Amino acid sequence: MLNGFTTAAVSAAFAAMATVVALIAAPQAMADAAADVAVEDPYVRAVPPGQPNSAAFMVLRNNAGDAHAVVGARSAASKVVELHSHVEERGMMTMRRVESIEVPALGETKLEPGGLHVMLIGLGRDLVPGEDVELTVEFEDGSEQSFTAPVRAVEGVPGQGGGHSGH
Ligand SMILES: [Cu+2]
Repeated sequence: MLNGFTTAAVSAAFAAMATVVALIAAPQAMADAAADVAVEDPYVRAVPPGQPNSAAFMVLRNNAGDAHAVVGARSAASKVVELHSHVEERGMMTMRRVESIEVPALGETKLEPGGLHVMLIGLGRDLVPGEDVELTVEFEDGSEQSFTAPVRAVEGVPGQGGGHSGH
């Protein structure tokens, strides 16, 4: 009786271990930052012809109990893609490159005009409303998420004047 119980318990333990091993062996199936964080309502600022730079905005929503961070981004639309924030300096809003953009556990981070944004530097083409831009964001654990952001006309925002190459 006791032996039977023990055998069953050992079998259950082995089954549990086998499950753990299977999960470890399939890292792509595990939740990673890219799976935890949803990119909502992405869009790219339309710019006049000849304007070299633009910016992408979005809401990063973290559905996990662990904080995540975007540590990089890339796009074929521009030569360089950087993560930026706006900071006030001597009464002027200026842009600063940031190493990462945190997304709190079960929270969201808004990238919006006048605040955090994905900076597109050295555009390879004009960005006309209605067109699409392919973007990829890279997370702290190396996972990535690619998405399509429509180009939109964005009204000027107080405090952002001069931030994006003087317009
Ligand atoms: Cu910027």
